[in-house]
Amino acid sequence: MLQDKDRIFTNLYGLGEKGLAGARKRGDWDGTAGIIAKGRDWIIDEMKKSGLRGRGGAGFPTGLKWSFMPKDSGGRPHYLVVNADESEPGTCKDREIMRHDPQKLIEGCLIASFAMGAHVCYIYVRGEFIREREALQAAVDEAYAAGLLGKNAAGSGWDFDLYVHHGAGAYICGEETALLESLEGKKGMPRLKPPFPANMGLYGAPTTVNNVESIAVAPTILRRGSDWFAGLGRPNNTGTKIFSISGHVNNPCNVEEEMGIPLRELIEKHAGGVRGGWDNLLAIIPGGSSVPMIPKAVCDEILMDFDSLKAAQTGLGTAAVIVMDKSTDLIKAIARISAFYKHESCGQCTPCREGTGWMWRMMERMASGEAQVSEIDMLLDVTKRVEGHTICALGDAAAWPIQGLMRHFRHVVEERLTTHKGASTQVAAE
Ligand code: L3W
Ligand code: SF4
Repeated sequence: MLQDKDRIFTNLYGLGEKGLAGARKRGDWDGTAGIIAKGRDWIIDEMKKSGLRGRGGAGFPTGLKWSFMPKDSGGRPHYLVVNADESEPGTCKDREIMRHDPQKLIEGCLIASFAMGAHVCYIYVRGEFIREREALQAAVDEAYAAGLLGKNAAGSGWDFDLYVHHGAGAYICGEETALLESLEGKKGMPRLKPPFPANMGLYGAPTTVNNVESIAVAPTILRRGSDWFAGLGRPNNTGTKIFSISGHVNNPCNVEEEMGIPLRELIEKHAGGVRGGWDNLLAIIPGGSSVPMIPKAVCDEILMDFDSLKAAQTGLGTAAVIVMDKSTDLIKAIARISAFYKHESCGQCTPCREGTGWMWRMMERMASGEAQVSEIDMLLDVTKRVEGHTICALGDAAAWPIQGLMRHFRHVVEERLTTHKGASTQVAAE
């Protein structure tokens, strides 16, 4: 369990002194110019050594990503773009950083931008996050007034401007290239990769897109040292992580914990346990709606990190832990997730545009008991034709929850289809 001395987000619940003054007392902006004075190579090297892996879902090594930015771009500007389009169902951690610990993010933007040669950064905030955008903008205004942003930001000698951009409320704009399209004023539709944003990103210029949490932890890593961060968690899964715990627990919450904490400990120590006790647990989605669920037997022992969850054929994703007790209609729950992906597909590639609709309709037939047992394999076949055959990961994200359901609870689906209750449980795809 994480000790208080190792906590990065010391104001996650907004209980401390507000504003820049409060943030400074908690250690933000302490020696920022000194960190920058150590130079780009030192910063990127420290980030690599810390082992930090991206906190937005993919877990790509952050220092390595920063190192992809070209050293010489022939006069093209460089950009840092922060992905604050937090929309993955179950995920609500970046929201809390923007509300209560925004100076960590702002300081991180300056340091990361310097390390990548960017004088401009955009923070793209989810459309529905109105209060969060307001809180973040107020914090940015305060930082400008204090000389922490703008010309010679924080006395570092680096000129740096930070803009908060408000999205219009589309899940797909959390995909990094759709986000860039949207930022450029176009429809939020993912681009083919490669080229990756590091070579051709915003306005065709070298760009790095990072999640809010990835950027917000950077100043603390650089102040306390990569060894400290790398000493937390497990090899290849280092540091701390904010987990969003929701569903059938007694105390849904966001909590910062050490990577690799056992799932059961996470839920019992921080979320007051499963409603009705651990034995009442049916299944958990451990990393936001995109990753496959795992049954209780797996939950009993699993560690919450990238590699452990991957080995269990699921993923850490955004570390949004959705707990489902024995009262849950798992088939209906996955049908609801299918409705979400159908609704959020941008529609530009056929397997996703058509497949999400197919998967949703078939899941509805499964939930209502109207489908034939033979359709289970047909549905799995559809998921395989979508997975890996689309421009962005939304197609995979639509396929994986269904695969997880059938991997662990096929018998439940078969039982429903053989008893054929016939009652319609249709979930509207809004
Ligand atoms: C340069 C290369 N850059 C990879 C960069 C790439 C990106 C990062 C990871 O999806 C996942 C998705 C969701 N040269 C590079 C390179 N990069 N190779 O590394 O890339 P990738 O493609 O592995 O992932 P992604 O497209 O960023 C993210 C999953 O996260 N997810 C979360 C969704 C929602 C949220 C939210 O609401 N906040 O994150 C949950 O599982 O399904 O699989 O930057 O450019 N050779
Ligand atoms: Fe759009 Fe879906 Fe294709 Fe992604 S996979 S680009 S969301 S149609």
